[in-house]
Amino acid sequence: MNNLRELIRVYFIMGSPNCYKEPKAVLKEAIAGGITLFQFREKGDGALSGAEKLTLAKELQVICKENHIPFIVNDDIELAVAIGADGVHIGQEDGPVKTVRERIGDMTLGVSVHSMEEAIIALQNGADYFGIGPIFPTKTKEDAKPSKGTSLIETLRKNGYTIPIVGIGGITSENAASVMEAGADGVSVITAISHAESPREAAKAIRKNVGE
Ligand code: TZP
Ligand code: MG
Repeated sequence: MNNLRELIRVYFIMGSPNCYKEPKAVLKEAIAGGITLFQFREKGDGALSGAEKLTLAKELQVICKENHIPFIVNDDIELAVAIGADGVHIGQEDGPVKTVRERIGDMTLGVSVHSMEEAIIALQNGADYFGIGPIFPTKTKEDAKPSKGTSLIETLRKNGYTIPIVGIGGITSENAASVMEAGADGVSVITAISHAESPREAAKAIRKNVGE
């Protein structure tokens, strides 16, 4: 993906369990508010699977395509390849980065990293960007590690790593600027947008606070 650093600036993540309203409506509103990239993450209580998951993925992908918003799939490499997504995002438990890179060719690959060691391995094996968090406490991910602030982002930048980075976990329009100041290129949010009364206004406020 060209200009990945700019595209991850307002990185919205969502699946049906994260929505009070209809997922398609939430995504359309978020796009209208100025998100720059979308990740489909169908996980947690009541998550869809099989054909239903595939259908929702395709519907959300169409909305992204119409609006020139990159569409990334969380974890499900098979799904990402089947529908021709723009990229895949994986965690440390989703198998070796090298294997995933081999399967997806030149699609964008994001990897969640929690330490310098994980970061170096991910980089050496073909990660295009890092997701780092939880920065702040979050209730959205049940198995989330304790929040650690922005220290790893700062350490990577101090050591000269220039790979694009998004912060994640408990990020809102109020604290988003602090994540950028630490050296991130963007912020990933779920509930700050998906649970907002107006996802459009929430996305707009985040976009404003990370610098347009
Ligand atoms: N990974 C680390 S924290 C998190 C994920 C998927 C959840 C972020 O959700 P929220 O609602 O933006 O805190
Ligand atoms: Mg994962």
